[in-house]
Amino acid sequence: PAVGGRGCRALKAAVRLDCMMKHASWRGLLAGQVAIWTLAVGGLPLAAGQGQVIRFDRPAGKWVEALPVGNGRLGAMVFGGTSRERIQLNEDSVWAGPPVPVNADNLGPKLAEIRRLFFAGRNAEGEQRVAREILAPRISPRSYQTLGDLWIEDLDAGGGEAADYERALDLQTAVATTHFRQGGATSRREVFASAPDDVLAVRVETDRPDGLNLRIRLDRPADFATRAEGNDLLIMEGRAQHDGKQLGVRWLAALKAIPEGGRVRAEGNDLRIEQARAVRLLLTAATDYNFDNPDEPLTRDRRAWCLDRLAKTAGLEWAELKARSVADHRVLFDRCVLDLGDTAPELAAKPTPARLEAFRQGAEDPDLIETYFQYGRYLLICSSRPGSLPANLQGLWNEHLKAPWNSDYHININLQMNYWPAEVTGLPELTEPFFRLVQGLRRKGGEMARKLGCRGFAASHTTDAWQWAALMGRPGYGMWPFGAAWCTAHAMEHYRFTGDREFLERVGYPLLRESAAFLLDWLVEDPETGLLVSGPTTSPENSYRFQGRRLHLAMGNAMDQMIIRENFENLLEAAGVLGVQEPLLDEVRAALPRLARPQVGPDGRILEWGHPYEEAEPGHRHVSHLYGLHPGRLINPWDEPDLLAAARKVLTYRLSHGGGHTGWSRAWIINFYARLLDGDAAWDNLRALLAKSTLPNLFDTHPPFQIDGNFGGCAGIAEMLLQSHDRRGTIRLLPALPKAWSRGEVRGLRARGGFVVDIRWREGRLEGARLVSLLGNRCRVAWGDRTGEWPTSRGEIIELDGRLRRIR
Ligand code: FUC
Repeated sequence: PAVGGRGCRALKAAVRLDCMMKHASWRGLLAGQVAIWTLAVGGLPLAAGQGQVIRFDRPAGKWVEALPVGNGRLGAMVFGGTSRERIQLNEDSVWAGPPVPVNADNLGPKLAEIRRLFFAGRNAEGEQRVAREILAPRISPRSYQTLGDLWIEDLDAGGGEAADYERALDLQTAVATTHFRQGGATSRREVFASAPDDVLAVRVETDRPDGLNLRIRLDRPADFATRAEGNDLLIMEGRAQHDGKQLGVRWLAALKAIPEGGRVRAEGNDLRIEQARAVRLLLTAATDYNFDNPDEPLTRDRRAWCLDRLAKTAGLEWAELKARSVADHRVLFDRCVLDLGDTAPELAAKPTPARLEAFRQGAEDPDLIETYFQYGRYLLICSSRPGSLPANLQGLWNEHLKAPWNSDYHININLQMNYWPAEVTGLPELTEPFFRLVQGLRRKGGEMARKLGCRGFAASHTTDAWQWAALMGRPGYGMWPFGAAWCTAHAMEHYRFTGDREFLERVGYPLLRESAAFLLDWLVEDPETGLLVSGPTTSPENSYRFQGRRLHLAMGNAMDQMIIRENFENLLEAAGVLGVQEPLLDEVRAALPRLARPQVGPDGRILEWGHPYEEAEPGHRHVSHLYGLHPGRLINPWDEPDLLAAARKVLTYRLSHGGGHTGWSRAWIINFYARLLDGDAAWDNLRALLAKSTLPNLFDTHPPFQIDGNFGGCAGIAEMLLQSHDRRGTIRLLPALPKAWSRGEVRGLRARGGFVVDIRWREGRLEGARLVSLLGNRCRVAWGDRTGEWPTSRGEIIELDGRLRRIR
């Protein structure tokens, strides 16, 4: 597999330029930005990195050893079996269906009574009434499901041992390869999911004199029928469901086999390939899922749609199909490069699981960290493209009919974390599915808000493809109408990074506004302090001890208060940018100074709940009361330092009680320490993420597999190298550089204000930086105590030396 080397630079630059030209009209890229990208990274030599391949020396024995490919919508896990290959398939809209939870009408008066109970200190009674009177019953299961499996059986394999086996995923090309010798012949397979051609493409090749003798099969654990059509086509179709209930999405997958030499024929419900030198298998799928309104399924002819797609790609030579896919992927992937130094050659030559094991034992492996970083970007490119559904709890990859947590969209941390790396690592357009989902939540989230007696829209701790918003299940997770409000913060951040005013006007402002409308009505005056508080809510999903009981709900929880303040401030900022004036903004201005602020408890920690309750689980995986430190900015060392020390204490306390035990929780902690400017603590937690919460194929594990930690870990690495969240938008170079990363280089990170940033360092000291201004904003840069500030014009390059002096 291709490993980037210095010799490849010219080629890489040429490919990139070529991609830029082909994709100059890419949705989501700002006008003129494409050319500037070329300036920003195209003109520079890329750092050599061996950190871009995940490698195995044997077939996958289990699913978490298989290698993921995806084009946003279609995904596959490649096992690399020798005589029998399994390629597990996904299509992102294969969901078992409604019904979804719905709240009862007219909850406002009940809520008011319950609030009075909490204000009177009758928390247990209040919580019971929430469970009985407010929350809708949970309806389960209603899961994202596997599309099925593609099996490729070698009928001539003869069971002999395979030699020279290698299986690899090249993150830069997004091609998974399997290579081995068996019975004197060499076999080679390539698998990729092409975004431009919207097919999953597989090619099997042999140098065996009498060619390939294969059986090709499509199946699924349940609820499907497969038939062969003509000589070369398999059609598999069905409806996602659970035991004839939760009837959901209707789906159809089509596979076309194209032998090179030899022939293909149908045999029962399978295809047979005979005497072929190679065979290409093209697979696509269509469903009746309607992202714009899941309650009204699409009526398109799924078979015709798939056959049309296959007809369009069947004529392409393999090399061309692959080149188109690779070029498209690299437009995104090559935007950012990380080099943390070289791994010892003996270690670098080992398969990924062995390297992971060595890392666990304390080995230094900078390439592995680079791979982990780039894998986060890779997985986002593969699971979230404009037009696809958002990356779910497993991204796109799921072999179950009933997945853990239904592989849904948890919005009390998990979905948000999936998108943390998007802006800062140069993948802003991949947020489109996220925002489309949040926009979709306005329908049912508006109905829910009305039932609570509020304007605007809100959503609870989780949702799924059916875009429901109900408060449901148990108080400990379900009583939390802040999921959507948190998501609206991403809209403001997207604007800060990209300057995309059209987005802010069309998507961002309406989301912020409708969320603010809800929050204004949701807030209630605390009779004791006269301040505005949220509640009763859970502080996701922790509990406290109260009069001998374990309770979850309280008033004025720190996270709610911080999300509200942030939403209000964001709305005012957005209104300022767009020149909007409307009465709702006056309400927000009036409410802001009355909002209760997070408090510090007697032991110096930020209080999680409005009162100093004792946590029932002091090492809890959520660290919700640090929302303002990360992803928010309400606690930061420069212009909001008040709670900084109290935030650090929260972390130390959590960690000393076993915190960070799930992958995503550990990933969040990396980001927290980066924001506390503590590079060494961030690095300790990054090490722990790889050592304790990473599976053989580098998927994150909760356990079980859950992808958020991959994304949170990737974002955390970026956060250690670059931050730009203070109120002046200062671009801080290497704010949390650990001692362990004494030298390195990163290119193509993005800062708020629209800057592409390259940084080089040696012996822990800045050696130079290069910033490209995409939007022509003022450029304020800091490294340690030094700062510099320059006006810029669009496309201007600012080159700095190690003392932040401008050298160009
Ligand atoms: C949140 C977490 C759980 C899990 C679930 C999918 O609710 O508390 O740990 O990650 O999402």
